[in-house]
Amino acid sequence: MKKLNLFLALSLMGLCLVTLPAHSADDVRYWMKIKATDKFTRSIVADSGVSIEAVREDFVGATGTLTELQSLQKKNLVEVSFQIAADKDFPKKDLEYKNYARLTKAMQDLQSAYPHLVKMSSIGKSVEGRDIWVLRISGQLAKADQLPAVIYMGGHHAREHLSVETPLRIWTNILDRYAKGDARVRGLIDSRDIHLIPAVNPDGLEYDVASGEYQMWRKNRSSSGNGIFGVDLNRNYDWGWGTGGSSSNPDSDTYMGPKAFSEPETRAIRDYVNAHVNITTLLSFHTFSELILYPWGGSYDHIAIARDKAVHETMAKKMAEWNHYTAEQSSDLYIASGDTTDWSYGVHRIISFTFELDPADAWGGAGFYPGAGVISPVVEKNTEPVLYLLEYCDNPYRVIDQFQTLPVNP
Ligand code: 0X9
Ligand code: ZN
Repeated sequence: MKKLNLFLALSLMGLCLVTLPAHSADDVRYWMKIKATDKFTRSIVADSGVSIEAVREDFVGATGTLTELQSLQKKNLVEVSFQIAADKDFPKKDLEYKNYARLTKAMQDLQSAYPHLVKMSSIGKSVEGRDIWVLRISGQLAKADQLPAVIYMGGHHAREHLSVETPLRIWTNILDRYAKGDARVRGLIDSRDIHLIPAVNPDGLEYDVASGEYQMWRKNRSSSGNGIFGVDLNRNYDWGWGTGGSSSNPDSDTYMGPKAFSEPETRAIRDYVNAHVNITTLLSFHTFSELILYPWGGSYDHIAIARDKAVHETMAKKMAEWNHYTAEQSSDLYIASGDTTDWSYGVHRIISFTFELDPADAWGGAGFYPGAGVISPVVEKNTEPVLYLLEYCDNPYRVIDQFQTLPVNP
C-alpha cells in the first residue's frame, strides 16, 4: 500500500515540477569592464546600480544584472562583459537548506564553536572529488574509540535535502543545549562517541540544486558512459546485493551499480564503519513517508535472532511515540536489496534504522521538496529519537531486558 502511495506520489511530483518558476534573467550576474576615466563617469556607472569592484585609471570593473549591463551598453561605456558562473544553490525560497559549500561551512563552524567536543574530518572523496564530511562529537574526543558509539547519516539520495538538514540541525541544537548546561545532554555527550555524516552523496546534492531548479535527482554522479549517470547508493551495499528491488539498468533510478560497493561513497561508509568497532547503533535519514524502518529490507524474512528482532521492534516503537511515524520492517514498505541498514546489521550486527522523514505523502505537500517550513517541526519531533539511540547505544539490549527474557540464539 505504502509502495503504491510512494509510486503515485513520485509520479505526481514529476508533474508538479514542470510548474516550478524559472529564475528571472536578473538572477544572473555579469562582470563588466567599463570605460571611466574620471569621477563623474564613475558616478554614472555607480548610479546604474552595478557594484564597482575595482577602479583603475581609465576603467572600472563592476558586477551587475543584465538590465544594468544593458543600460551601460546603451551609453557605450561597456568594453567587455561576461556572465559570472552562478553558485550552485537552492531556489531562493528554500535557501534554509544547505548546498555543499554552506554545509561545509556549517560543519566547520560547529568545530570552531566547540573545539573540545567536535572534530571534523573527511571519510573519503565522492566521484567528483568532494570530501564526504563527518563530525565526531564527544566529551572525551581523545579516547572516543573506547566509548559506545552511534552513527547518524543523511543524504544518500540527492533530492532528500531534509535528510541532510535534519541531523545537522538536531546536533547543532543538542550542542547548544550542552553549552547551556543541560545535564542529560552533558551526561550523554561526555560518555558517548557520536559520528554524524549528513551528506553521504555530496555530488548528487549539488547536481540537484545546480541550476536553481530542482532536478529530482536521486543517485550519485558516477558515469556509466553514453551520457548516463548515477548509481543508487542505497542499493550498492554488499548484503544481498542485486537480489531484488534494484535495477541492473544504469538508466534506472534504482541502479545497483556494476558490483557491490562499486561507488566511492558507499566504500567510504563501509571503511569508516568497519574501522569504528565501537558503533553499536545506526540511523540513516531519508525522506519521505514518515516511517521508521528496520531490517530486513532485502527479504521478507524477519531477523532470525530473536533478541535482535525484539530490540529493533522495541526501539522503533518507542521512537514512534515521539515522531508519530509508522514503525515497520523495511520490506513491509517494499523489497530493496543492498541498502545501508541490511549491510550494517547483516555484517556488523549494528542495531540499524532508516527514518523516512516528513511528509507522509506527496498529495498535500511537495514530497521530496516540502519547503523550509517543515525543517523546525521535523527537527523537533526527531530530537528525542536521536537522543534515545544515543542513550541506549552502550547496550541496546537494555530496552528489552527490562521487560522480557529471550534466548540469545533461537
Ligand atoms: O528505497 C529506498 O532506498 C528508501 N526509500 S526512499 O524513498 N528514501 O528512496 C527505503 C529504503 C528502505 N529499505 C528497504 N525497503 N530495503
Ligand atoms: Zn532515500
